[in-house]
Amino acid sequence: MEINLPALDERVITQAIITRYTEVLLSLSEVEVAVVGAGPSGLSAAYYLAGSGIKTAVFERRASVGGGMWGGGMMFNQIVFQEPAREIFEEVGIRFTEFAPGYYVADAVETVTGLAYAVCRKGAKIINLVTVEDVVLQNDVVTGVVLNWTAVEMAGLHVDPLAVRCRCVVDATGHDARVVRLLTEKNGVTLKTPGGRVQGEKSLWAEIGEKQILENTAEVYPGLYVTGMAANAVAGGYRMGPIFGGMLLSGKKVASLISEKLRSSSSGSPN
Ligand code: 48F
Repeated sequence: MEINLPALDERVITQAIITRYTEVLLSLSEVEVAVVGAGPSGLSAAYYLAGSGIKTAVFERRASVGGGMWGGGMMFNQIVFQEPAREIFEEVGIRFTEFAPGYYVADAVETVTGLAYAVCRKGAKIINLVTVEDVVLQNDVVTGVVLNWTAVEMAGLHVDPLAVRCRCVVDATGHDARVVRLLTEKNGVTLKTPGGRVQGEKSLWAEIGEKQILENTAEVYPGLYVTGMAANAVAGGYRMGPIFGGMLLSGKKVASLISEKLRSSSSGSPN
């Protein structure tokens, strides 16, 4: 087989990258929802938010999306989930098998790539290699996120960040609950959750951890929501170990809470 490659101009390649990237970033200077972290809960949240027609951006500090999903459990790259999460896999089109009654298992690489592709196709934008290093806080409401290149953070460079305005921020940063910690540590504010501060996660208890993750998925401060492991870290819930149904369902729940809030605020009813 003979393939004839056309002549190439390096300048055009450079121009295409810079022009298109800048267009995308400019379009995200104001969004309805900024999701921080592209692990299972953040990707699921973005999938359902964008699916409801909500302008959504996901900011991920690493080069790769997927968070803790790639490694399955202890690098055995299989994703286990339970019954209520099955419909998410079916909807997104990720293949799985039933291992035992009520326990399902899917390939981790297919799960991450399938979910990330579905998020993009729903219309959410994922920006990787940027770290959310702060929030915008105005009149006791979180109204945006503050971004810098992850490389700037890693190199310890003194470079000021940029801010993105939004109506809601979702902390999907996992065990660290980074965004909520930033808010409370910098501003000394009290959260709506019991204790008013980040409690830190408890040890492993899969069943209770999974239940708590859904209960703890909530707005924890005006404009700031938590999903995934961040929700249990904030409320002091158990970790659940290598089961991912709760993460995906938590993303779905936070999307539904935010959709309701945005709908009620645009219709003028109190929230
Ligand atoms: O850790 P992560 O996968 O969080 P999750 O969605 O899921 C937890 C599970 O993976 C697993 C578990 C269940 O079995 O307990 O650990 O709650 O994904 C969090 C993502 O957030 C990114 C981080 O790189 C990862 O991809 N992240 C963390 N801090 C920041 C961030 C930040 N400041 N700015 C941007 N992204």
